[in-house]
Amino acid sequence: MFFNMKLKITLISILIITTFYSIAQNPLVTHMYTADPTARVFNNTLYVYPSHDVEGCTEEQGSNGFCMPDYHIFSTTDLVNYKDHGRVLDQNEVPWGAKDKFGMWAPDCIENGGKYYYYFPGIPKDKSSFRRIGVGVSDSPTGPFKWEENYISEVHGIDPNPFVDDNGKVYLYYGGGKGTGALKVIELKNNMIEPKGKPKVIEGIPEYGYREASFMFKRNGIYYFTWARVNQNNYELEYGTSDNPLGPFKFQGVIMPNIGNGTNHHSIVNYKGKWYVFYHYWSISDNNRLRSMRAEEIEFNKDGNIVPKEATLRGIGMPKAGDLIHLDRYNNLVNAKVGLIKDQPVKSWQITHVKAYGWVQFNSVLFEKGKQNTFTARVSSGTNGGQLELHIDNPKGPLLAKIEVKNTGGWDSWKELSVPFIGKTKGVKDIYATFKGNNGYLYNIDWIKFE
Ligand code: FUB
Repeated sequence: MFFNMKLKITLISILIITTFYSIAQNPLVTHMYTADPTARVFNNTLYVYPSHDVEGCTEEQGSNGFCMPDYHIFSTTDLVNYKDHGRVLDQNEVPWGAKDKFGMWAPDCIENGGKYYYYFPGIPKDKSSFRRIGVGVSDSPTGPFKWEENYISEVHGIDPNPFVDDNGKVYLYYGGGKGTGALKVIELKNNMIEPKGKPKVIEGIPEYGYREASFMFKRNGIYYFTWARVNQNNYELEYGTSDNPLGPFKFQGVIMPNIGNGTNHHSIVNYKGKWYVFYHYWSISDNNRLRSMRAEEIEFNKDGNIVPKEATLRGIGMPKAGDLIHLDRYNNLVNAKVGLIKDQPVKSWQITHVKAYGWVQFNSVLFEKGKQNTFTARVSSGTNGGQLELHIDNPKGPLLAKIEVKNTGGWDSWKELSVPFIGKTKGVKDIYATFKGNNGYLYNIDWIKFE
């Protein structure tokens, strides 16, 4: 059993170290499980600091059913293509950590004075707590980090979230638990490591349910303290606001409604003028202990309140020339279904059971003048096929291209078919792939692209 687990983790690691994946929609990456994503912007690049779920822990390893050995860092400049920078910390490299415990829960990273500080929870070998919080320092957002020999004193808890205020004061939010006292904040010295005083319980937020995943951000002078709450298997993201980073906070409501019986854990970031919530869900695995990071754009009302946002498949980012568009991460789908593609090294989905008069809507594709004049689709068909038409703005909008799909030799036999554009378009467009043909199932679609 232990050997199997080690083998599985090693195989996953080899895959991770040797691959770079470009996945445009939700989830953001599919070559490994990623949870608890903290998104940060440094030097015009968006970095994501998630935790890492794996399979195979024994009963003595992991906690609460999670099996989490290490951390990876990801970056993107277009919110479509995510680069895996590889493993930044393994559980057995934590100087103060107990070995092989698989308890590396939600991390975070922040910049101060040109240095990058990576915070993570770990199980201490001195057994002083369920979790302590460690720190590493680096000159780069992707490390390597120099790990502190000991954990931060005074702090017992999970989900560290550092925050540097405009006046230079540094706070660490953290917590996890039920009722009063679940979520806390402590001021840190400017060295970002030593506490200045004692922890303070966050006040003013409803005490019901289990709460975790503290995340603080500031917008227009208002401090937004946000968290995840589980109540009778309902997990939702909530927030409160204050004019003081230490609170008390006025409860303002929901950021993302219940996603189901499993955790949610988020961060909120402004990138190139738009606001995004990064969070996780378990759509690849169907196992709420094997999660995958996702993101949605969010908006604020005029009064500064967050407009609640449901989790979607489409997610964020604007595919451009050459990017693979996975139509199974749609905005709307009519007369078709979504299924997993068989025998893939990395799990991915396809549009299946495609019938005539159906269509799939996918919003926000960037058409740049002179850069795209070919439409390519990866398709399969075990019947006589049909026509795959590409329309702009609505299912009956201007026709951009049309592919004639014939029998490809079976539903698992994939072909890339390309045709030149017969119409013209430019700018950011919502596209509609419409399905034409006779009775029965026409074809399956893996992805499309424009070049
Ligand atoms: O990923 C392990 C734990 O589950 C995190 O620390 C919590 O916030 C929850 O997402």
